Amino acid sequence: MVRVHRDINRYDRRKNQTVKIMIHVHRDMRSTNRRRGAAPEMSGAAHPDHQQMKGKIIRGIAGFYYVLAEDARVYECKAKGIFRKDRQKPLVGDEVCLEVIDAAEQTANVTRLLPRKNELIRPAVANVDQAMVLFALKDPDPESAILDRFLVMMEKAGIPVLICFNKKDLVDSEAAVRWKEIYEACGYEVHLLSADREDGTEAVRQKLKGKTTVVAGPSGSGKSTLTNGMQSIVRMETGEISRKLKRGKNTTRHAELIPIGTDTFFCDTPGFTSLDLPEMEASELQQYFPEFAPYEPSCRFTGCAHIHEPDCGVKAALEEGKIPKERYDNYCRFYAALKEQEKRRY
Ligand SMILES: Nc1nc2c(ncn2[C@@H]2O[C@H](COP(=O)(O)OP(=O)(O)O)[C@@H](O)[C@H]2O)c(=O)[nH]1
Ligand SMILES: [Mg+2]
Ligand SMILES: [Zn+2]
Repeated sequence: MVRVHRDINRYDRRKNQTVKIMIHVHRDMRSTNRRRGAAPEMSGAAHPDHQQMKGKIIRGIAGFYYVLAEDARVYECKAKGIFRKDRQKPLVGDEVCLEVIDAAEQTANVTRLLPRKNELIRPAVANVDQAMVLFALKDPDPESAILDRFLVMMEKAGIPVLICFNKKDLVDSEAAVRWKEIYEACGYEVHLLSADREDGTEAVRQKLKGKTTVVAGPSGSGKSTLTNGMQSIVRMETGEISRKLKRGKNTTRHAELIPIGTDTFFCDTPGFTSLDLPEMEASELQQYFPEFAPYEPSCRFTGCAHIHEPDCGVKAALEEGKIPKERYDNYCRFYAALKEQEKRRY
């Protein structure tokens, strides 16, 4: 027995009209021995066109939205009227309702945006569960300023971050462990791995399951290698998806979701290394270094910037080795850059 979708008519009292709703029915395998994605065409009774479904926008190009629907197919969609109705522009990552126009052509209209959990500006993507930042331990060497800038961005956006250091086969284990300890001391979860050897990747895979994860990291750090390794396990499930997506070239560097399993998505972050600090007051920055928080109550001055002030709890913790020096130095650097921006503004 297999499960297929089927439309049934039901009277909607609020709308005062008959609407089609979709149900799942179990059918005998012998009558549904074609490809799984074609299920709606086999349900017999209802016409597959005009079918209502839920889905997730995984790509947007030139006014078209590509929606991975609950039947595991990708529909090319226009957003009809929802700009006006909801005053909202659909984003990659949005959960939507869609109405099929042509089942064979896999075209549909997005008819409704479901409420957003959150929304990132760069990359422009909605409903992000977490971020994963991937650095190589060597080739190229990690740059803590770039990593810390990314962490500040994610702290400001309220998105939890998983830190991965790749290519651990290229360095001795002390060097790898040192990076791990620095960021664990700041409260982050850190994984050491070798993506091309699939060493340490299983733990990462478990953390990604069922979530939408923004993936960031400098070029050459191993993002593609890691993504491909994850996808090979689930290629069966996502095979249907690719056909629609191959159409239309993504010339502008828009955000895009890569399905890597059931309800599991990666979002690539283009132009990662050129990310500036997010706009903020210099005084705000300290909130985004979570390792400072326990020591701030010991500062003599409220509003202490932890730089030149006397009797500073954060600087005391730094001297005792409780706050990593690399992090503190980047804090000072970022603080100075933000101050400089403020001066130019006023
Ligand atoms: N030694 C080593 N090389 C790796 C590892 N993972 C990826 N690479 C290599 O690093 C290079 C860059 O990887 P790629 O996945 O293209 O990086 P991306 O630019 O972040 O997508 C490729 O030549 C990979 O084969 C690893 O764990 N160890
Ligand atoms: Mg790549
Ligand atoms: Zn202080």
